[in-house]
Amino acid sequence: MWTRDRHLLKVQPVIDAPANGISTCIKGKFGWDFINSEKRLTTPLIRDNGRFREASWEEALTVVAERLLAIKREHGADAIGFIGSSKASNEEAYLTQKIARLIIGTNSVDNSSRYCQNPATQGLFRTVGYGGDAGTIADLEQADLIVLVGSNLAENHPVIASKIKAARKHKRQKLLVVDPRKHEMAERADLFLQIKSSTDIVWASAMSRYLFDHDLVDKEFLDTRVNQVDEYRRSLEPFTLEFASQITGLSQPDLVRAAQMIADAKSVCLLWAMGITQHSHGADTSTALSNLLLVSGNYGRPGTGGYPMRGHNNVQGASDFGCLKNVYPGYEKVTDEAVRAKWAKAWGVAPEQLSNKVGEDNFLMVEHAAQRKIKAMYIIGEETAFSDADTENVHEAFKHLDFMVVQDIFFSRTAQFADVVLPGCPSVEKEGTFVNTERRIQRFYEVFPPLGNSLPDWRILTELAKRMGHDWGYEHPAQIMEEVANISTLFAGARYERLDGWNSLLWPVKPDGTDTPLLYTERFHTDDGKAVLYPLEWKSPAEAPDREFDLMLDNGRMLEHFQGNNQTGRGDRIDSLSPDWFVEVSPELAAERGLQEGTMVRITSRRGSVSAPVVITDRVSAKVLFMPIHQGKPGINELTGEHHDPDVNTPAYKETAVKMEVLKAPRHRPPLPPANFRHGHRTPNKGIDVAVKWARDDYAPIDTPAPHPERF
Ligand SMILES: Nc1nc2c(c(=O)[nH]1)N[C@H]1C(S)=C(S)[C@@H](COP(=O)(O)OP(=O)(O)OC[C@H]3O[C@@H](n4cnc5c(=O)[nH]c(N)nc54)[C@H](O)[C@@H]3O)O[C@H]1N2
Ligand SMILES: Nc1nc2c(c(=O)[nH]1)N[C@H]1C(S)=C(S)[C@@H](COP(=O)(O)OP(=O)(O)OC[C@H]3O[C@@H](n4cnc5c(=O)[nH]c(N)nc54)[C@H](O)[C@@H]3O)O[C@H]1N2
Ligand SMILES: [Mo]
Repeated sequence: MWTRDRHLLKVQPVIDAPANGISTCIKGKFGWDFINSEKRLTTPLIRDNGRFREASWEEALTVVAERLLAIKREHGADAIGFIGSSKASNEEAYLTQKIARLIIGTNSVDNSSRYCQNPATQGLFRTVGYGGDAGTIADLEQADLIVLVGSNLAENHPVIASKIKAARKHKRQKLLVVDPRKHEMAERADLFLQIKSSTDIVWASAMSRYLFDHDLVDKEFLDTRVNQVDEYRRSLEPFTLEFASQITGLSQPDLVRAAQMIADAKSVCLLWAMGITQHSHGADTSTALSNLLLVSGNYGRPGTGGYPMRGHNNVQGASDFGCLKNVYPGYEKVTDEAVRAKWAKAWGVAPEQLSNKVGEDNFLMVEHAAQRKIKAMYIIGEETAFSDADTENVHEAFKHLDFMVVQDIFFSRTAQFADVVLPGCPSVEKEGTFVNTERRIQRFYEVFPPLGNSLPDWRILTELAKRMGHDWGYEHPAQIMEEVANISTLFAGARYERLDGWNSLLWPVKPDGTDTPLLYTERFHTDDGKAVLYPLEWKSPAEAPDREFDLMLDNGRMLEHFQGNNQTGRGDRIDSLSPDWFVEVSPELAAERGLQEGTMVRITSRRGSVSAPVVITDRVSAKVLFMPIHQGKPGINELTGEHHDPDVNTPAYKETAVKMEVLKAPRHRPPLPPANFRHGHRTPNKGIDVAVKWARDDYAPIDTPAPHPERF
């Protein structure tokens, strides 16, 4: 990053960068206007008689420490829940769970992976053992075939997508895409299966069955490296091609072509994301995908394996470093007495002081806040009030809390519910490490000093712990990493000296610093080193269309925006490329309902309504709509429901049945399609003023106005 004073002059990609090389995402290159935004939080805020006032760090931290300890005394440790940030560093995630576990005594600590990654991780735990990508981006480039399932890669992981595009061009790599929406990678695919949503478990299992039935499985691999083969094969009985075709809406010849592509490929990498996980059976479907890789012998060799595409910059690290309800850093179980004894010893307390009860996740914390069982929440760098499903329910729950702390870099929608707001600072104003989607731990360095009185999250947490009687004395994140490395086996050799400059380490890291780019080359991460084929059955989705709610609402991301837009929504450089919200409608449906480009429609689910103009496109088909998740006030989660995956409590965001009503005829200029769909013509999407432009600068406070509406 080239800088002058507080100005970021340019971001220069470097060929030696181990993950990105010369590629950066548009947001990595141009999305930094938020750093100097005058809306940044620069001082702690305390709610006093319903209004926020500025406070000193001393006062704010003392209030937080005293209130949390008082609530613990009165209602017990499990009345307090923590959400760690997937934006913050590994060291900050570690301190978040250390405060929860050691000082408060609860395992109720979670992170945004609850909304996205947990089902995938569960599928990997069940079959191969580690909750991370099997290999690296280099493996993706080497693979003979890429299978891309429920992942809009070109928009959401554009750097990886560009490497796959290059591999297709230069190495004739094949691409199979399975998605209800014809996104850019689907357009580029050798075979695109436009599937009926929520039915992936059926095609994946049918393909496994087809491979068995036609002697196309990797027999030697199954014989030597996999358990439960016969039991699994028996469970495939119902998954015939006829059944699969009937449930998924795909033709039998297409299913056979796809299975044959997998059988013919020398090496297969299977990538999946929210199109699989954000459903009521996402963990099962993730398991089915991993099963398919095992059946075809696609683990443990270069260019093979399962790759859940991760979300936030550090959602992998937030989980790896212990912001999960059931594990200490490095996935060490809280219910395992030996593990508990080890952590207690390292932290200098008696084992009984650490809870051996699995804690609550984001989903349960909100539910139990509504029931007044959870009395306090501490939310770091997460827009829970916008991102969690069923917005109204979440807002109601927050209003029931006795005490709520939000630590963010902006006065977020979630902060509006807080009693104390603490100003953290973003990655460019601190030091630390992140783990990317490949399990690669990389350092980041301070570029600017913290803005105003904001502080790095690790400093805030260290100062808070001190006021709760635990003086840890960390002066630099390197000390925190050293502490984790000394305790957790997974990170044993992870030291800052080994992470300097372009050096990076892919976990597991042995004490001597040897890391692991490719997992499972000799053994799987299970007791006997063998993988497990995990039998499954087809369960229909929790929410389906009916006569009234007759359409399915697919929803997801756009290249230019990030989640709740707190960062990407500041400054025009990126935002102006696609400023508007919209609903994609198929040409068939538009004709049937008499819609034109720009017609304003109201989309109503069984929970709520939002409005936006129509974009008519064959990216969606028949009765499927698509809306981006970034815009709107209220946002998309007015529509989504509390139905979730019972195995992991991930909301089924992508199982939302809706109806569509026409509000008014098109405006003079219809919305342009998102910039990235105008291939080769990256002209800015110059302004149509649609009715639903998110007034992102005037967050309406929930109870009473904030004291400085002009700033917050
Ligand atoms: N530009 C940008 N990049 C991001 C983010 C961002 O906000 N902006 N967010 C980051 C985060 S937190 C995450 S978790 C990742 C998410 O990355 P993705 O998972 O790629 O995110 P989505 O945009 O939700 O895309 C989900 C895809 O699944 C498809 N889908 C929906 N239902 C089904 C189904 O039943 N079956 C199948 N096979 N497909 C289905 C959708 O049509 C869509 O193509 O992106 C990360 N990257
Ligand atoms: N309908 C629907 N809803 C969805 C999804 C979907 O596909 N459909 N996807 C879900 C997914 S996968 C996810 S991950 C969630 C989004 O997950 P969220 O975590 O809610 O995403 P953001 O809106 O980016 O919120 C991150 C917050 O962190 C703050 N921040 C940034 N850097 C720092 C830092 O260094 N320190 C601190 N303290 N704060 C920082 C930002 O200002 C912002 O307020 O949304 C979920 N919601
Ligand atoms: Mo995510």
